[in-house]
Amino acid sequence: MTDQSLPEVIYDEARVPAYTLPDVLMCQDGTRIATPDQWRHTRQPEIMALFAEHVYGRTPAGVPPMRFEIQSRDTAALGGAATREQVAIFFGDAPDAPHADLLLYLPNQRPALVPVFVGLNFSGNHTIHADPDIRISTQWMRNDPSMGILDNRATEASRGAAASRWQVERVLARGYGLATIYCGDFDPDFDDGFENGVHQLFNKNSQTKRAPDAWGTIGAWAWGLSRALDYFETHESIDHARVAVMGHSRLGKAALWAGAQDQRFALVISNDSGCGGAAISRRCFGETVAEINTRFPHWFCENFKQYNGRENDLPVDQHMLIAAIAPRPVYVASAAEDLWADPRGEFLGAKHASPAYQLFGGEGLAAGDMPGVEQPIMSRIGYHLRPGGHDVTAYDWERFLDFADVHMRGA
Ligand code: GTR
Repeated sequence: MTDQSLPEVIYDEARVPAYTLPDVLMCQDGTRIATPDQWRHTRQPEIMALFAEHVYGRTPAGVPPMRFEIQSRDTAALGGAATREQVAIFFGDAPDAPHADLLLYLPNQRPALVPVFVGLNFSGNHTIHADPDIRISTQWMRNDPSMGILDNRATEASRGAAASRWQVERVLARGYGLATIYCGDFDPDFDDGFENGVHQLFNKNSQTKRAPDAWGTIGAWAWGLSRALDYFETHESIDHARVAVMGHSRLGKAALWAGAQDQRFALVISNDSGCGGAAISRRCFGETVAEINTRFPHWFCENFKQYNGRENDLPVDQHMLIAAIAPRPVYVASAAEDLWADPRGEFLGAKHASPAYQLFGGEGLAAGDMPGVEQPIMSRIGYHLRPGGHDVTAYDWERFLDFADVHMRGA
């Protein structure tokens, strides 16, 4: 997992270096933030600009003209429990314009408007459930024979291969819709010079050299999550004011960045998002900035590479990304054996975002110390640690649903 040219990975709490986190409520010019108004108008935008410039790259302004094409609609899916829609979202008018395939399940027993979870998937919509009517993605994807991905393409064997990570029936039974898009529809997960995916929509007149603050792949994924929300706004059965964005791992980083940038997301969930997600970078525990930039040079902006081995010089740390979501509810999930993602660092990212939430009169993360396994915290910043490794499990989903019940449905 690690690069030989990089320093040894720290998995021992005693070896975490001493660090000081940037103060969430202190502006770059030394002004102290004391009111929700100052937060909204001054500090939150400043934090967002810092993340854009130094970490994820700037998301280009404007959205190309979009067209939504309903490709299938089945009101008797999953044995009659659900309505399944497959919708192609086209960007721009060019004949070769990129498009993204959205898969949506809505529970058939539902109120007029139903809240929805949306998340990107790693290997195609057809992997989230064995439902034979989900179209198999024909896009490039990372090889994974265990998932039925061969020669960078999905095969029939990949149907339902990620079903345990999505818990479709449980989400529906608890009264939520579920939508997903393959992340590679927005940008394939390899270092390709940003020639493809949605970057090309904005590259038309650009120079060959990439600007140091140009967006990377995580930026494109986050942008894509907002486009799903654009679709929900047109949907007669979706409560677009109650959309939860969820992501695991690299897609959890994208979910946080999407949730921070797009205030229309009512609730944000990070699952095992680790470095560049919920975990504090300055801890250098597990995956570091140098590790992630070396192995995934396309995920973040070029500027982020200046901080390889220099985490203390970052003008931000990841608690500020979570704070940027305030006052909307945000949930951070960790797995005890997922040390590469630094569970304690993820907890601290959530905890140290609290001052922003407290400005709004809330409690932030209602925990002094890191809780033990299976002791979920359901305050406005929520958190849990579950036993086991890097994954999304039934336990994780039940807690996301509990959290959504509390914060989106007033349970
Ligand atoms: C790892 C990467 C992590 C995380 C993970 C995943 O290889 O180092 O940052 O994103 O992949 O996405 O599963």
